[in-house]
This record gives sequence, structure tokens and C-alpha cells, in this order.
Amino acid sequence: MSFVEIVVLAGGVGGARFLTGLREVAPPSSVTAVVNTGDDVTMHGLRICPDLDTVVYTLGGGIDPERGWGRAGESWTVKEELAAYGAEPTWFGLGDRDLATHLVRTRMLDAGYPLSDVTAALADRWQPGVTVLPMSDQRVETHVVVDDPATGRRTAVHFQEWWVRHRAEPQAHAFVQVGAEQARPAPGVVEALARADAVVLAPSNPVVSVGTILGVPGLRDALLATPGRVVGISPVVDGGVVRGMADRCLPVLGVEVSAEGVGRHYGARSDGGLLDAWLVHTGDPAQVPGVDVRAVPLLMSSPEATAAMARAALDAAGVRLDG
Ligand code: FO1
Repeated sequence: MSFVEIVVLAGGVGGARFLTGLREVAPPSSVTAVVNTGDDVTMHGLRICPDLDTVVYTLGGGIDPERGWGRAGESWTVKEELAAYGAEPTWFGLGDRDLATHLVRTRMLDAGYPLSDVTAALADRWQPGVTVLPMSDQRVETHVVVDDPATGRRTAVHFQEWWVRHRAEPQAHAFVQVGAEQARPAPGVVEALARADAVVLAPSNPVVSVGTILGVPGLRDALLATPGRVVGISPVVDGGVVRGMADRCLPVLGVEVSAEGVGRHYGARSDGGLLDAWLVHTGDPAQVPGVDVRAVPLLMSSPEATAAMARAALDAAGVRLDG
């Protein structure tokens, strides 16, 4: 049994769903997920890591499948009580079950454990099968530069406020990764990339998820030094995004909301970019010079479809899974 090593750069819902498919076609022990932490936020004194939780809950069977975040079978008693006290923010939905995760995480962080240890501890309960690593143990938060409606002046709000409170309506002028300069890849990330047979950019938000991960100093260089092939999966299907807000983010960087636009944004590895191969949805045109573009069904509409997509990614990476 050849021990392949596959690294996946992933954000929240799309990345988590892709990982459930990959886990079906590759030995879970061969998969390392490097997860975006730019969406992380402190609320009511608790540290919340949306993309890490979505990945661990999804792979561990605890996710609410409709929302794509938070826990299945959730109740909202504490949220209601907080609102009754007028304790802001009332616009962010913290479920009772989900709160236990944030309480455990916050207590461990306060005790001095790095986020990667905390994530391993939480994953111990959920048994995701794959290794789940935060992109960094240092805090990197995505903030969004918008026009303050009251003053018309430019201001920055936390990504969660822009995305959840304001439904990503305010025109974003820029995304800022606060803390990125002081951040380093989390333990295990560079090592996993150094031995990878394949690195997959999951169908996550190219700007605030994949882009944020690659913005951690040293991470992009480690990816480009990988001996394996780098395969990206377009999060844009039929010119639109299946869910999430990539279509609200890409124009901010001047990137066309299309499989071709994102592929060109990532660029060809042979030309200073990232990609050896680029998977686009059947029927989506995409000319990406220097990149092996392959059209395959990219709608993760069933476990079988997601597994087929994962298999296509490994094929594009030239990874053979024997045994
Ligand atoms: N998304 C929402 O649209 N509304 C919410 O109230 C909300 C609460 C929430 C709580 C915990 C958590 O881990 C995620 C939560 N999300 C919510 C989703 C979150 O904003 C997104 O998962 C990512 O940050 C974007 O991918």
C-alpha cells in the first residue's frame, strides 16, 4: 500500500464537503486539511473558529447540513437569554451545543494551548479521520473595508459582521488579514506540504479562504516547493457560486466570477502561479495558459458525486491509489 500524502487547503462549507468525498477515495490517514482561520472571531468572550468547526463537525457527523455551520439538533436558549440582556452581538447565531465547543476552545487557549493543540483536542471527540490543522496558531482575522453608512468614510469591520450582520451587502473595497505579518504556518503544515504527493485547493472562497491561507508568510512558498502536483477546484460553477460569497469577494480583487477568472487568478505554477491542474464544471469554458484544465461535474450534490470529484482531483494530480 503506497502511502500517499494529500494536503487540502480548505475554507468552510465547500472545503468540508469536498473532504467528505476525498475521505471516501483516499485513506483518511493520508489526508491533511489546512483550514482557514481568517473568519475566526471573539464574541461574548469566546473564541469562535467557523471554518475549523465546519470541517470537524462535517467530517465528524455533527454538522447541521442545511446551515452548513453549527451543530445538528441545535437549540438557541443561551442566544435568547443573551438577547434578553441586550448583550451584543445579537446578530450572530450561537447555538447551545455549539457554545460547548467555544467554551472548551477558549478555556484551552486561555490556558496557553496553541490553536493546533485545541483543534486536535476537539477533533479527538469528532474523529474526522483526516488530520485537521489550522493554517496558523497565530491570530489572523479577515476585516473588510467598507463605507460607513453614517459618515460615508471608509472603515473596517470584522468579516463576520460584514457577512452575517450585513449579509455582505455593503460594497467591500478591500479585505485585510489583520495579524498576517506576525503569523507563521501552524506546526505540521509545512511538513505536510513538503511530503505531499498532491495538494488540492478545495472549492472554497478563493479570496477570504484559500487566499487567506496562502497569505500566511511561508505557506505559499512551502506549497510551491511541494514535490506533488497542485490541483485547484473551481468554486464557480456555471458562472455562479453554489453557496457562500465568493461572487461578492472576487470583484474586489478584479477577478472575473468564472472558472476561467479564478483559474487565471491562481495562475500556472510554471509561470509563478499555483496550479498544475484546474478542475472546472462540465460545460464551463476555461482557458488557463500553462495549466492542465479538466472539465468534470463539480456539483457536490451527493456523496457519490463528491467522491467522483475527489477522484478526478487525484487523477489530475497523477496520484494512483493502489490497494
Ligand atoms: N452564518 C450566518 O449566516 N449566520 C450566523 O448567525 C452564523 C453563526 C455562526 C456561528 C458559529 C459558526 O462557526 C459559524 C456561524 N456562521 C453563521 C457561519 C459563518 O459566518 C461562516 O461559516 C464562515 O465564517 C464563512 O464561511
